[in-house]
Amino acid sequence: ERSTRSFNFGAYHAIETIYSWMDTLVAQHPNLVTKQEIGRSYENRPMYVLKFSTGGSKRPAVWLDTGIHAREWVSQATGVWTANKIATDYGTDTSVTSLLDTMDIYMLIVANPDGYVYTHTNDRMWRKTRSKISGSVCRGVDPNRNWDAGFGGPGASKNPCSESYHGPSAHSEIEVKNVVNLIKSHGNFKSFISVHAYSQLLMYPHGYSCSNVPDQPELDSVGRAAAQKLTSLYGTSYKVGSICNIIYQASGGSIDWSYDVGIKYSFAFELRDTGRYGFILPANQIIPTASETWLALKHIMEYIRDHPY
Ligand code: PAY
Ligand code: ZN
Repeated sequence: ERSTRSFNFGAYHAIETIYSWMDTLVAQHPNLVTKQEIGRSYENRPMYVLKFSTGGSKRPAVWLDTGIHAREWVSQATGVWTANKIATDYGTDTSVTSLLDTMDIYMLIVANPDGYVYTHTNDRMWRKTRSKISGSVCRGVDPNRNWDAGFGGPGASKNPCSESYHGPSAHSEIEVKNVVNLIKSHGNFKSFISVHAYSQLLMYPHGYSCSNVPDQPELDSVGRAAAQKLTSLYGTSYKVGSICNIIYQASGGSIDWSYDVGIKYSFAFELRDTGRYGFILPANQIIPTASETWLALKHIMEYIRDHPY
């Protein structure tokens, strides 16, 4: 697929197709989009971040990652659609244009490249990374239990064969470490949004504890307004709340880490559906899912633009 005009946003794609589409997007929007390798995966695949910026240096920034769990394919597919949407709306849509006049957006579309490849080649239901664990026959760490936030606490497993294995130590997974390094060295992220599937939820911290975070009232109201926008398109219903309160207690999660390092507007989405198809969401739901999600994302970003801190 060389041209983004002929790229099928309504299909699931192999990593090579997504990576070559990124080059096309950059080529078509050279003054807005750049591609940056933030490091390599365990199996030495490049990890690419798309940066949307109209200038300045280290402007307040929004982080958006998709596909940290390999099998949640609508997440990566939504990332691709969203990146294209941002690039094509800039300069025509007043909201996206004004956002990018003051803020940068960073998107990591394939956050777990080794796992994503493995879901194509071996096991469609693979969730974790593919790292080797010394002393175990099982491979892979849950990259959403590996962050330095309540690491190893309730809602994570110490068993390397578990789907929610937290790993030998916080940030043991190079895929996690690469993101941590970028966020820390940049130093001006105001929002961190991680996109999963499925369950139709919009969540904020914490996962490791069910106590309210200090910003709970604000995060809850922003989340509710964002979910309302999402629902307005096709009526898809969403629940809003903290991870611990609306799904389950889970420690070592990415948005708990981002919140605890000071990135106030930390959110996690669980996209469609509520379990009928689950991870195997039919491809004809990709564009509707991405389109409705975009309304929520845009609301969050507009709110951040209007509430600097
Ligand atoms: O998104 O951080 C979050 C909440 C916790 C998720 C997790 O890491 O366990 C929730 C699950 C996920 O998206 O990974 C939900 C899905 C349906 C699952 O695998 O159970
Ligand atoms: Zn997930």
